[in-house]
Amino acid sequence: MPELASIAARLDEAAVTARAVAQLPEPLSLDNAYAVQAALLQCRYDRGERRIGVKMGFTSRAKMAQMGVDEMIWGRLTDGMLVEDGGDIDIARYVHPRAEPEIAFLLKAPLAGKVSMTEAMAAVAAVAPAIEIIDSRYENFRFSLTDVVADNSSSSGVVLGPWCDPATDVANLGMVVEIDGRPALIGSSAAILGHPARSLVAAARLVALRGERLEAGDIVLAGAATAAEALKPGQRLRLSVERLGAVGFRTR
Ligand code: OOG
Ligand code: MG
Repeated sequence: MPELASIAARLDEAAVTARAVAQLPEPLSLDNAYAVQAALLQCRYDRGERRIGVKMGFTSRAKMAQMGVDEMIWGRLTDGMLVEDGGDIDIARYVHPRAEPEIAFLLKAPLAGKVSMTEAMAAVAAVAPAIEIIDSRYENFRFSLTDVVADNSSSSGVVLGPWCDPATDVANLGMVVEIDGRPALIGSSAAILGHPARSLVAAARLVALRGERLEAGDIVLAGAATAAEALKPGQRLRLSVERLGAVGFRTR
């Protein structure tokens, strides 16, 4: 549909120019929202970016409550979103970025459709602490469920920490984000659907609904364990996850 392509083009331009756009005037169906997301990603692929995996959204109560949305969503990650561990980001390149503490899975085998937690974890090559940088392209970071799906679920940046043994029990790990040395976000990986592996199970199911699958080599972000925190220039962020280690970046 030409209208869906023009929504995607508008959201892509908002991301590229770091200028917010109004929420969509007409509510999209969920099917059309994911179609816009696919078209939006095509704009990135056309610029030479490469798909590296997917991110899950609204897998914790804290996130659902913060954004007023109560259904899980997913988005696509590209290599253009990767921020080096210990690196820095220029706040001016984003509209109104926020950071959130996550767990990342690296897959060694494809997953799609209905899989058990055991099957999902058997496909995992490694787990890592990760900070997701989300940035809604909508004004005031306000959106409906379908608006945010169309906007690639606010995907913007990913900072990956050290990859750890996939046998590490990630069910209930303490997670703390320090900003400039002070604890700012405190939670547990159990906040992610009771166990982050459930998010991987959900990701396999949800991508299959759109005719896709999780591939070997994919990174899957399980979703934030706490609410997200707005970023300002000149900050130092560090996420420590019990047993998995730490990851961080600076803003300028
Ligand atoms: C949507 C993305 C949600 C998460 O981890 O729950 C998300 C948003 O809050 O803008 O990434
Ligand atoms: Mg997230």
